[in-house]
Amino acid sequence: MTTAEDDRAARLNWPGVIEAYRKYLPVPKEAEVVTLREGGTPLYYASRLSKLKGSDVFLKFEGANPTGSFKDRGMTVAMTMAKQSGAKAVVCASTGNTSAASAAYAARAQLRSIVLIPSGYIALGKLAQALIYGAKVVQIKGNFDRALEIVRELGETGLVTVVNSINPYRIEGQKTGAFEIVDALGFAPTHHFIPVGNAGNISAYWKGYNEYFADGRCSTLPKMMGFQAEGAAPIVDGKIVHFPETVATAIRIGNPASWKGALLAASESDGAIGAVSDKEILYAYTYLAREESIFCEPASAASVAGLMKTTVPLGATVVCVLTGHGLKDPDTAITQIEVPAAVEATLEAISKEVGI
Ligand code: AN7
Repeated sequence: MTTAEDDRAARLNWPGVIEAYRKYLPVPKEAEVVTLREGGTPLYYASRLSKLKGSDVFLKFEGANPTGSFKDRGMTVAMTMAKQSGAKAVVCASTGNTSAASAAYAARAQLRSIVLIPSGYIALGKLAQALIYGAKVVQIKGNFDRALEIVRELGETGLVTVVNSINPYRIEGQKTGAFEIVDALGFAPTHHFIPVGNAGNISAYWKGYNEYFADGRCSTLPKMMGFQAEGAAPIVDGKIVHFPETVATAIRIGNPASWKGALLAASESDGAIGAVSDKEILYAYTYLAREESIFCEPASAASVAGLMKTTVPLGATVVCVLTGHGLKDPDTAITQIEVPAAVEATLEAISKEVGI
């Protein structure tokens, strides 16, 4: 995409990230692309947040992907390569979104998908997705970190292909988020805020920005600002968290696979990895819905919660990635706000209830 006309054509008929960014991806020409036309997600200007921070704040809404999270970007590449290599089955450990994406893309590729999830700690929408797309869902009596250990062992048997972000093709796909941001702004932001769980995505974005920089597509690089949940902040604490806890179940991870990648992104970019409390996450979560009309899931709001407590220079250009859709986790939404009791079905009762 080099001209405005090409950009327009791409927007009108977005082909998915492999076709859009083929030049930057290790997908062979002859490979049959497994895609649900992921990516091409909106970058919203957040007017109220911008005013609050005295800078230009943009929100990259990854909830607009086909399965409702950023995982689709990585899964299209991982599944295309798995299919290409003749794999028959894929496996992942997941706090929910990876399982939904794996199940959907495996269905498209007609591969068997096996997902290991921590019993009782996965948002309802994600469980529904994994089930309905036809994955073999195994709820384990253990957390995500344990599930990933087992998945690594399953991968070593050579019988299944691991589609967690330890699969480098996942990172390749996810770096396209950075490309889209630069394409939309025409330059790189000064600050990039992002939630951190297993730390694949922050590593992927940093890779993406660097590749665009090397290719002359942008002349600066952003500071990478990653945020973990306080009760699941191993990178901030500098040690494995054996019993991670947070309302943001997507990032309830105590031993991130891409720990080093996250540290590298933060240090090379002169950024930081910080922590936000559940209270701060939920404040940002509700704020985003009410002030910016974006319903994201709690883990996603960690990026904005991080921005809210960080001083950025006046005039900065800030991008916060909102990694997943709010409908993934309806339970958290309705526990935040008191669900109203039923009233009599009369004009009088309803007028009284709404105060008009
Ligand atoms: C909404 O689905 O780890 O730091 O198994 O679902 O790249 O792990 C999800 C992670 C942020 C953190 N926001 O990204 C999984 C899983 C949402 C997420 C993250 C996740 P990484």
